[in-house]
Amino acid sequence: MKITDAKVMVCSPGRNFVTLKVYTDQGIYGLGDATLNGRELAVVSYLQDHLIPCLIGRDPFQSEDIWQYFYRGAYWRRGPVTMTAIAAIDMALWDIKGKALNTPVYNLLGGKSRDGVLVYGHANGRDIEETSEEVGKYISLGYRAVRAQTGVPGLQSTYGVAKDKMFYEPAEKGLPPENLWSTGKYLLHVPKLFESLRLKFGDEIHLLHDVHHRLTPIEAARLGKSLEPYHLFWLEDAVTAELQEGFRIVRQHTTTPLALGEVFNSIWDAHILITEQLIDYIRMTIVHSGGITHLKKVAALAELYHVRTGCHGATDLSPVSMAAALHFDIAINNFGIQEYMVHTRETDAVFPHAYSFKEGFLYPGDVPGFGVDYDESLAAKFPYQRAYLPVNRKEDGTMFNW
Ligand code: GCO
Ligand code: MG
Repeated sequence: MKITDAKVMVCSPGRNFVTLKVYTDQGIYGLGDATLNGRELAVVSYLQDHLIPCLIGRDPFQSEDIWQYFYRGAYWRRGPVTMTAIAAIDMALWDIKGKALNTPVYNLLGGKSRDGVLVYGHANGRDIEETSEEVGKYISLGYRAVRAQTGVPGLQSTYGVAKDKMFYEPAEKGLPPENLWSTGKYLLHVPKLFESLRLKFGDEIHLLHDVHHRLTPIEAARLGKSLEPYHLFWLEDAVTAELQEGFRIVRQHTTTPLALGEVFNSIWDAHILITEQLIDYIRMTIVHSGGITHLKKVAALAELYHVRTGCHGATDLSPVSMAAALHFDIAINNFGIQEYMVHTRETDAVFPHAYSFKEGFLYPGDVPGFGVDYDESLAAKFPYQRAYLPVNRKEDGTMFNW
C-alpha cells in the first residue's frame, strides 16, 4: 500500500480544529488530529510545507519507521508544533492500518484490557455552591469521577470557571483576555470546596482538581497536605512542568496523588518524574505527544514505575484525538482515567464518531480504524477564526503562568 496524498483541513464548529487526511492507492484514508490550541496555523504549515512532501509514496503500514524518519531524521526534535504534526500523521497511519485490516485500532495495540474507559467530567462554578450543584449534575448523569473548579472570592475571573457549563471552552476569539491571580486567596479557598463536596456527596465519588501550573513546589506541598482528608483522585498540574526536579519537594510532603503532563510532548519531559516516582498519573496525550507510536513507549516506561495514564481530553482535542485515546486507553494495562469534556453538537456533527458514553465510562465502538469521520462539506461552513487562551496576571500586574 502507498500513500498518494495528504490534506490539512481547518474548521471552527465552536472552536478551531486542524485535521489531517491521508489518502492511499487502495482507496482507504486515515484521519489525524493536529490541533494545537491558539497556535493552530503553525502546525498546518509544518505539515503542509515540511512533512507531507516527504510522506507521499511511503507505505502507511510502516508507522514506526515513518515516525523515526520525522523525529530522528529531523535536526530539530521535540516541541509542541513538531510533535503535534508527527502525531497527526501517526494517528492517520494507525487509522489506515485498522481499516485495511478491518479491525478497530485497539486490536493492533494488544486488544481490550477492560470493558470500558473510566472518564471524568468537568464541574465548575462561580462559588462553592454553584460548583457543588454542577458536581451533582454530573453524578446524576452517571459520572463516577468529576473534576471540580471554583471561582475564588476576591478574584473576578479565574481558570476553570466557564460561562457555558457543559461546554467549557477557555479559548476566546479576538486577542487574549486577561485573568487575575492570587495564590494566597486560592490556597485558602480550595480546601473549603472539597470539604463541602465530601460532606454533600460522600466518599465514593472520585474528585479531581486542576491547579493549572499556578503554585511553587512548597505551595503545592501545602495544598496537597490540606486536601489529604478529602482523598482526591488527583491534584493536577500543581507546579509548572519545566522543572521536573521541583516535584521532589511536593512528593516529600503529601500523599495526595499527583497528575502532570498535558503540555508535555516527549518522553524527555517526563523521564525524571516517572523514574523517580514523583507523580502518579501521566497526562500526556496522543495529539500533543507524537501519536500512538510515542505514547505507547511513555506508557510502557510509566508501567515499570507504578505510574498510570490520564490522557488530556479537553474540548480543544478533536473527536479524532478522543477516539485515538480511547483505543489506546482500553488496550494498555496501566490505564488510570481519561478526561472527557463533551464537544458541542456542531463539532460532533462535523466529526461523526463511534464512541459513546454510558454510566461513567466511554466505549470506543467496534468500527475498523478509530471509527471517526470528517464531514468536509459541513466543516466548510465553519471557517477558521483566530482565538487565544487567556493570559494571567497577579493582582499587582505581574505576568503569571497560564
Ligand atoms: C485540562 C486542561 C484544559 C486546558 C486546555 C488548554 O485539564 O483539561 O487544563 O482545561 O486549559 O486544554 O488547551
Ligand atoms: Mg489541565
